[in-house]
Amino acid sequence: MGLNITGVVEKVNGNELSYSDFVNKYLSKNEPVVITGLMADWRACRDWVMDDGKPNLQFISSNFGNSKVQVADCGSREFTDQKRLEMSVAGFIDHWLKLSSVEHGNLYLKDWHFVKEYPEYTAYTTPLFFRDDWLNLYLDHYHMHEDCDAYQKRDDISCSDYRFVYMGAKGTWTPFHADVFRSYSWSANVCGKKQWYFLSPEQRHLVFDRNMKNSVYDIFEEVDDTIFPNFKKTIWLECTQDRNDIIFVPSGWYHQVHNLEDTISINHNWFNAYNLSWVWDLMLRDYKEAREYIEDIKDICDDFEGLCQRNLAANTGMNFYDFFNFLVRFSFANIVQLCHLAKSCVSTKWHSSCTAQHIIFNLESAKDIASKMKFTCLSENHNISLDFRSVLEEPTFLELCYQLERTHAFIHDTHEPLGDKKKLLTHDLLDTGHGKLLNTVVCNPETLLILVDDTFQNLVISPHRI
Ligand SMILES: O=C(O)CCC(=O)C(=O)O
Repeated sequence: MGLNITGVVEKVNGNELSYSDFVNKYLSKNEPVVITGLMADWRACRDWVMDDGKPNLQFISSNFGNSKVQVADCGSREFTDQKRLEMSVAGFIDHWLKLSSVEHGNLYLKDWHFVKEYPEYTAYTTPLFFRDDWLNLYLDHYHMHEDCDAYQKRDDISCSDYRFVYMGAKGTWTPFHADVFRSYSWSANVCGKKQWYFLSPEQRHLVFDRNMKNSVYDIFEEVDDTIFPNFKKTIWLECTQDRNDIIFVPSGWYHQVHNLEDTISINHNWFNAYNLSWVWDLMLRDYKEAREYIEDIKDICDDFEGLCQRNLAANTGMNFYDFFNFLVRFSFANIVQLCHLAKSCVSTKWHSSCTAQHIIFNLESAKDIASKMKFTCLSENHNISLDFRSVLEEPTFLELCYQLERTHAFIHDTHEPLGDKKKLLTHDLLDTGHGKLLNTVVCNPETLLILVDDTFQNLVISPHRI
């Protein structure tokens, strides 16, 4: 039985879409969209594509051939994903070039951390709509598991960022899944064509087995009705993504993707204030699962909670502590910027500017997550201690603040921050009389909540008016 496809994903011209329209229609509603017209000046679209529209494999092999990459064998399944091999880009391209024109490829290069590896070669610029990316901004400055030696190696290799290049011959494909952390993703076709099949998150329960443990792997294979009894009830959206189209994949939407032609795409995963709760909800679900899995050794385990958190980090990519550290640093950075805005604007209505509203919304969402986190082991843990004043002394943190400020300036089309970042950012807290915020030591979700509330109070903002 075929899929019940009831609609196609909307397509809009990115040059006629404002940032606030994108937020209101797609980001905050968590709806997919295809955006055109934003890739015209990308270097990747010149260097990586031949005149006939096919990938310029020779160029890629001679310039980036030594990179070691992950290649999926689309013909073999390993657990919930395709079997992965490690090879050089040159080796992968040699294999591709040996395919005859009628053969379909089986090897698919995925998750190539191209930007991290070639920071000087500006293959593309992230479109405005996807700039409010807390995940990659954070990972440019911090490790997700900085205090955890066991995962450091894994981090360096696979979690350095979530900015990828994908390359695959016609016929290669990606199995049915929802994205890591339940992040958003965007995917831009430098050349080639992809077919996407989307399932909304409300239908998630229909693609799992009776125990809600395993989901369907390939929506086009014969799905066994006795294992997945509800799959036949699913309804789908589809989308053909052409060259130069960028697709926005919202949080928690399941999808399967097929390369209809030889294709190169650029793909980022990201989250921000609009989908942070999706990330937290997934982590909580994964935590419960990790706990349940080892429940029987609870009584003989010295540090059962620690083990659950280690397993959570290994399976999900971060644990409660990583996520909380991230949340606190991001909150600090937003507070710093809010104080800076309060200082630099003469108007008493400074907090109604787009940038101020954006920061306030960010802090509201951090508060919202912190209040959910209150009911976890984090409340009792005494190892977390982020002292606002000391964090402000860290050069990495100041760089994070600076990049956050640049991001907001870009999105809201205001001037970029100038001058001595450290002086601008740190001293504004003192100059505006908010120095006492700096005495805060965040050691659990409650203290983060108090800090954000104090910030709103001190800056005479009633969050409910926003
Ligand atoms: O392009 C693909 O093959 C998969 C991309 C994907 O799954 C995503 O962007 O989330």
